[in-house]
Amino acid sequence: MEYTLPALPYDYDALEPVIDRQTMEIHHTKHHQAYITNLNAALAKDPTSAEKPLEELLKHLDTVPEEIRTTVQNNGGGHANHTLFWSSMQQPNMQNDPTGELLEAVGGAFGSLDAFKTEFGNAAMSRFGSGWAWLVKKSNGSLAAYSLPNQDSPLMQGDIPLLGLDVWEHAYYLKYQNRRAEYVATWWQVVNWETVASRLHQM
Ligand code: MN3
Repeated sequence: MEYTLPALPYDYDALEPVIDRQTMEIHHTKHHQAYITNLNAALAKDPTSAEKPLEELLKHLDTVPEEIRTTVQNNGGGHANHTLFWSSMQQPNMQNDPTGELLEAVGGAFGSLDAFKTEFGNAAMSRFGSGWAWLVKKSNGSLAAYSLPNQDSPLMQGDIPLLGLDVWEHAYYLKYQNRRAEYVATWWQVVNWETVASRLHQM
């Protein structure tokens, strides 16, 4: 079964003015689609890998034949990361700050929600070149924030991704140009914390 581009849960202009329509459309239909096309082409060469869930492949890249491993890492990671990214956002300022269990976990790990945002933002800003900032759940249940290069997924480290911010230039350059810090700071307005919280109990 081939992977296909998942529909966005909102219109291309829904995140404006935080993320502009053109960026969203190109990012979804061109960039994300390209990861899927390349992933499908790689998996066509190895039926055993093709039968496994993508999450399993990313958690255990060493089981993927060497011939397609890097392609699966980059493009399988790209597909998984973007799928999570789209569903982590909603129209700006829905006033849904984290509550309950998620707020407690964030407070326990980082001290406060603001302290978490600072640490996550620092991870996003210190990523040289292309990559992502991540909020993850570690195998011991605690939360952590860090950045990874390229399309690497926290699944490759044995962690569960709760929230990810794409800091590749294609994610923000049309609107923010070189102002990554402004993109990172503004992006909080479109985070869908309800969806993030729903990921807390994933295994
Ligand atoms: Mn991207």
